[in-house]
Amino acid sequence: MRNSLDDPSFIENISSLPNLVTLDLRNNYINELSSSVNGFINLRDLLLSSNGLSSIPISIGLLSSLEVFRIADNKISFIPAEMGRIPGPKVLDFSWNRLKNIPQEIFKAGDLTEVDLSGNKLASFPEGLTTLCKLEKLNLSRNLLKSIPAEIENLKNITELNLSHNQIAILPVELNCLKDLNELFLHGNDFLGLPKEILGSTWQEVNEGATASTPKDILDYYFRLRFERTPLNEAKMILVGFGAVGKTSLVNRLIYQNFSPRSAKTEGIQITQWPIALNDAEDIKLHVWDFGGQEIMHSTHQFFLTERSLYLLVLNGRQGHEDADAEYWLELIQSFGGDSPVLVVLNKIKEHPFDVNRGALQQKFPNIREFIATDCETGQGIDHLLATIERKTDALEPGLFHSKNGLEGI
Ligand SMILES: Nc1nc2c(ncn2[C@@H]2O[C@H](COP(=O)(O)OP(=O)(O)OP(=O)(O)O)[C@@H](O)[C@H]2O)c(=O)[nH]1
Ligand SMILES: [Mg+2]
Repeated sequence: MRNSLDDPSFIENISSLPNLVTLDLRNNYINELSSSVNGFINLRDLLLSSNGLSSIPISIGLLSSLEVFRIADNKISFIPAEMGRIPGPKVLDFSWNRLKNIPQEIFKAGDLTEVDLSGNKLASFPEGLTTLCKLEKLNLSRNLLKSIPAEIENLKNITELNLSHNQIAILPVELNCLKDLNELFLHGNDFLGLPKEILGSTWQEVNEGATASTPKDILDYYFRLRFERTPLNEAKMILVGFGAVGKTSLVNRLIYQNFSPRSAKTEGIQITQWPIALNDAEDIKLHVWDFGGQEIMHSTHQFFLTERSLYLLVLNGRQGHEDADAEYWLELIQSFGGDSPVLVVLNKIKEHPFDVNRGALQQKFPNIREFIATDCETGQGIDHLLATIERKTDALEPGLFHSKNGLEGI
């Protein structure tokens, strides 16, 4: 409810209350803040949102105990650099004002955990923000940002990042380094080309109880799009199969020549770059996509099963279910992966020897190039698998590369 306080001398009248800890003047008609505000030396929370303020007095820098400062929904177009003198602010909320830039001095205090600059006119990412290593929540939505600096990786503690409704055209790979990030909002940045299904619930919906998309899913999808537009000497290999069949163990065996008897289950998607040196052609970089078996059953992940990729379908012995398992995955690959080549890997062959009906599967799914029995523990079949992957890549396997100077399809 809006009150009707509009008298600037009000502050002067109460500034004889030096022990005041919280001053809540939200929802009034105050359009000027008296410089006597510095009288509140013990003030921790200063809440001025939804008034008619167009400036902040310099004396605010003398509020040495201030931790929470909210001045959302006013007419502020300038923040005095003197605010940087406040030693330990934790929350700064300047949302819904008229700011075009922010003095970097105000980010000097390293204790900030929450900064809200949404709904302003910022055309570039505020300098100094990326030094805030304790920051947990950052809202920059509804500004005019075009890019995000690589230094965003310094925000090691960030859990919530709202960049919705800007004009961001490119994202830095360093976003992948923000391991604590739970919520990432990128809606309304049309140049990024991210579909609604991937972006998931909006910030508002999440604040009303909806579940947010996992940032890793959003970023994996975005970087996949970027890779798809990229070089000719790069290709993608995708491992699919149920949980615990040994997908991650195969990646570790193939790329790092090691095996762990207790490999942890994969959460989401793990992407590894695998440079392969080939004899007859230029070196190839394989982007290896290893899915958590549980996750890929999840429909949004099926977007990641792209065409023009080499598929490794990994199976293990499941007492008579092997053919049905193979068909389940081959059908999924067929519907998302088009005519991409498939290698069927029969893993853990030493522990649980098994086979599938190779002839029938091959007839039904002509994209199967080979069946290879492997064991990551003993190393059985690994050299054969490696040689086959290299051969398929080297031979410019039809459908694997985007276009190789017209050689595609040889
Ligand atoms: N004996 C033996 N154990 C294996 C082999 N491959 C994997 N394992 C073991 O099986 C377990 C599961 O292996 P992972 O490689 O994590 O399986 P995954 O398919 O990546 O599983 P998700 O990530 O959950 O989908 C681990 O304990 C591995 O050590 C194998 O060829 N032989
Ligand atoms: Mg795994």
